[in-house]
Amino acid sequence: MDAPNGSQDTEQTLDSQVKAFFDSAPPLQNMNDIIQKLNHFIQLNSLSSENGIGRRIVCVTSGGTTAPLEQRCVRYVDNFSSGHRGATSTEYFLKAGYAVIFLYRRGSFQPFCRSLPDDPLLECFEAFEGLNIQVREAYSKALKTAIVDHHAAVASGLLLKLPFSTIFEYLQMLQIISKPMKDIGPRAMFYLAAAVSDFYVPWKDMVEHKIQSGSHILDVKLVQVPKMLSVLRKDWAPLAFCISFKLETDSNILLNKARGALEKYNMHAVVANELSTRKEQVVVVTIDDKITVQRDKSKADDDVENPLIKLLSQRHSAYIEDSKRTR
Ligand code: PAZ
Repeated sequence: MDAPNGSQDTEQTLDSQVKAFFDSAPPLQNMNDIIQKLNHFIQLNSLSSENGIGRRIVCVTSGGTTAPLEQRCVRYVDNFSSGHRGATSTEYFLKAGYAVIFLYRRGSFQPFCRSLPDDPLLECFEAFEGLNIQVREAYSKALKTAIVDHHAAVASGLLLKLPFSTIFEYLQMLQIISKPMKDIGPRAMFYLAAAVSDFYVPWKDMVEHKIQSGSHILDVKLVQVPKMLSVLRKDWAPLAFCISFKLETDSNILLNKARGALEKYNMHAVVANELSTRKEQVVVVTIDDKITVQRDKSKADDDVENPLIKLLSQRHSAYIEDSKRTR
């Protein structure tokens, strides 16, 4: 028998890594509830539309995943991400007419809360004569806008928020979301802004109880998280428009790394950003373009996500049109 060629070999390795990851992951607590909410959300947004073919739906991922070190987790390895990118992008996607599945890290930034202080509950309100609680004048407008806009998006079925903490929850939820998204073909978009763990401790190799601090060296073996972007593109939702992000701290390697990810995972675009300038500028890398997108500095409250989502929404429309022609 011939030896398998390199790419078949790699695929088999990836498939077995993916299987091992999901087989060992602790099952999601509320899986049936999530599936029910998702199916309802996608059905609702597939009926209603301006053009009769259903609304475009984007899954925005946001915040960092944790990789637990203990099953009854006290300590974990975290990934940097405040969730600002995902939350702000969600608002602009809603403005652009999308329905948004917001898959976010518990406790990270939320859509419509940008103008509020860090601790809104304690800072936006003041107490008079003991029990009479009122909104502080300075936050009155921002708070009202946040509550009204958030309520309108959720109540009209345009925003579905699903929280995660661990890499196990995140990848299981992404897979669950992909299933109904696959059925809507090119109308679906994945906008993967979450910072996802590269390494994790498989559940079966993890100690159950809190690691004791007896020795000077913490000896924990982390293994690579399977490259799920390939699986998402190839199997989970092959017709969806897929945008991933690349974060680097060294601007000299950023664009090459983004280009590498574009090709390796067959993304439609990779948004390249550098840690210190990520709120000012990003570069959208596609197969034939590198487009620099900047925040409009002449407007105090403009965000880089404003022109970014406009650009991606246009590209997505062109992709949908293209898919109709080639069908
Ligand atoms: O969440 P945030 O606004 O603080 O930062 C956003 C970001 C830098 C995490 C995001 O733009 C990004 O690049 N995500 C992918 C990170 C990665 O390369 O894995």
